[in-house]
Amino acid sequence: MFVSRYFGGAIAALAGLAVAAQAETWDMPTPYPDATFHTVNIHQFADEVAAATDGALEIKVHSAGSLFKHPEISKAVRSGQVPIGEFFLSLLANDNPAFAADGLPFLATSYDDAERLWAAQKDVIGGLLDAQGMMVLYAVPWPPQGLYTTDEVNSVADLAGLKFRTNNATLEEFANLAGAAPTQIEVPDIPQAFSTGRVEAMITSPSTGANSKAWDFLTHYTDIQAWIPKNIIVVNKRAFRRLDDATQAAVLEAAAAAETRGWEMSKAETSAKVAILRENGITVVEPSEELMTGLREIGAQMLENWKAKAGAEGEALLNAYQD
Ligand code: PCA
Repeated sequence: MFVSRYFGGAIAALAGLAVAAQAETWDMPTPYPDATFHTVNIHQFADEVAAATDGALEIKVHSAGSLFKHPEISKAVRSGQVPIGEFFLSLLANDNPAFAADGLPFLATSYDDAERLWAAQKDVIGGLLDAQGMMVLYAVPWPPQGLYTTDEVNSVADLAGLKFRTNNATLEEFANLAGAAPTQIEVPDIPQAFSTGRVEAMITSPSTGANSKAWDFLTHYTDIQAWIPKNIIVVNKRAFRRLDDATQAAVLEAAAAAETRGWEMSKAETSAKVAILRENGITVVEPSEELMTGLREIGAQMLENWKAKAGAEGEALLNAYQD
């Protein structure tokens, strides 16, 4: 009696320990605020992983650059400081021009184009990240990028001299070619940067415009649909390998579902957020021919510059995209 009670207790205690030792929490830094559809999607991904693994893997989302600042997130995953993270794919353009392809104006402007571009980029980018100790889980696009200003813009000349908010080196190049003055500002800092006069124009999605309450500091949205950039979610390979097979499978399955869901969310965002801009008093304008011609010229120039940097690998990527 005594013996069996003793062993029963010990076994129960050991079982408890085994569960405690197995359960793991992954901190996940992300750059954008909680209301952003990308972040909403990531929370659902985390919930699905927790459900599929019976809580053995909990992913704790740290949004809006609260754990690592946006430019640090890829490095934090690379070094293993965190096992998983999200960032704006084209931020890695300095590592390789392939990362910047989805930030090139007018290369891919519809969701179908964006899907083909991602298919063409995927292997190159997967290989580059693999060499840095990371593995791609999934990527989701932002809605097509439009122009926010405090005045009507009828030509590229109207952008000259404007203090222009940018989010990567490619957009900085665009601003310079347009004769504007670029300043890099992260999304959570947009309202303050405009209200304090550091910037006075930007190109971003209807999502980021509406979530930043663009109507508090801007008046016009010109629907130029210039490119469809993506966020990417990556894991540290060593951290991933430490998971048992069933948990790895659960992560990959939830990631595939998040990618499909994210693309649908992005498409739905486009009209929903343009409507919100309108409801709040932003004048939504179709771009003039003159403006589009000027912007396309800048895009063509940027594509040439990109090709010169991207070499044979870039050419292969473009060929795969244009096939
Ligand atoms: N929002 C993010 C990335 C692209 C977008 O639509 C930003 O403005 O930085």
